[in-house]
Amino acid sequence: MIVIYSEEHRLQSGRSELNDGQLVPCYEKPERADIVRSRLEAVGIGPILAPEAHGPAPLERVHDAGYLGFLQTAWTEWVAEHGDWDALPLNWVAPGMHRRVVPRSIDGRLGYYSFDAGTPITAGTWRAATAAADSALTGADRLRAGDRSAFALCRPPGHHAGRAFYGGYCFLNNAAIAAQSLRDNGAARVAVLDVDYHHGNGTQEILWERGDVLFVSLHADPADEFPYFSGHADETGAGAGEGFNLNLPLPWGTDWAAYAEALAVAAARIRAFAPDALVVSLGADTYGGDPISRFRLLSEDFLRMGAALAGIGLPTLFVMEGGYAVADLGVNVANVLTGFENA
Ligand code: SP5
Ligand code: ZN
Repeated sequence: MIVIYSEEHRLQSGRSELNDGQLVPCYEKPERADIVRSRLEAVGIGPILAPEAHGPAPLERVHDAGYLGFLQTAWTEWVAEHGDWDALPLNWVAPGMHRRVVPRSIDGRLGYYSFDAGTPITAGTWRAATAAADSALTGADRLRAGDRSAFALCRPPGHHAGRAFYGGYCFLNNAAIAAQSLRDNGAARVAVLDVDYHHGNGTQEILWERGDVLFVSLHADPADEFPYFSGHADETGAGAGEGFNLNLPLPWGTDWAAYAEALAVAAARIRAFAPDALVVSLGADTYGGDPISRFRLLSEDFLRMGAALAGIGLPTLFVMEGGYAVADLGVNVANVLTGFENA
């Protein structure tokens, strides 16, 4: 399986995120991609190739032009105002307030285009995020060229980023960008399956009214877990997208037995949709050892997950999302890919 990886991921290296009332070191850090890459090399998954630049057009197919412009200049504007320190938002809109006027202030626009204080914008954020999107797009190109599978080792991740917002360590929605690219290059239908521990609220928002791109997500119940305001079972899509969004929220403490049952439901829905390709938003934060998550998957369960994903029987692009137990992240991600390849 070809792996697409860019060294530019290092350019996203935030100092801190707001967590449990404190500024703590970012969980989403460069070591994550490094350990995945070295484990793939150790077990012989590859070759590992650099992404090809795809330019702005595929990003504009998914994201709002004003948002993309904001992301490109946010760091420069922030430094001019506050100096050389990570940019974090402090204010958001609440019901009864207005977002009709985009703020002139950089602080106002950070809040306007985000939904959390865990996602610092740094000097290299735009370059790292575009390299990750290019990795996903290059992976989509591989499927189009006939590969059975590919792995885009994206960092920063993408599934929390919406058409016009960032958050949850995500800026550009790599999975949605890849799915749209597959559609734009001949696929009639594409499914996105999100197995990250957190609901892929950004992907859901982007695909909400789409009947041609199915979104299915297994995640911790948003009643208990980030992102809190998205991911309930009754969110099924709207307009042409009604019935093409399937959320399978699961309780804290979910182990492989319960997870596998939900994964079988997801797989059946995807097969019924009969897509031309599958994009898997692959987070390994369902692991029992994850420091910010509360599922209980074991490292060997990720082999089973890979086999179950292979059973769907579609050309499959894996796109890296979350997973913060860094020491075990390489093994867990490689296990999914190995389980898929050996199925
Ligand atoms: C891509 C991805 O997995 N994004 C996840 C973003 C989660 N951000 C909120 C984390 C809050 C964790 N708080 C619990 C810490 C344990 N005390
Ligand atoms: Zn996650």
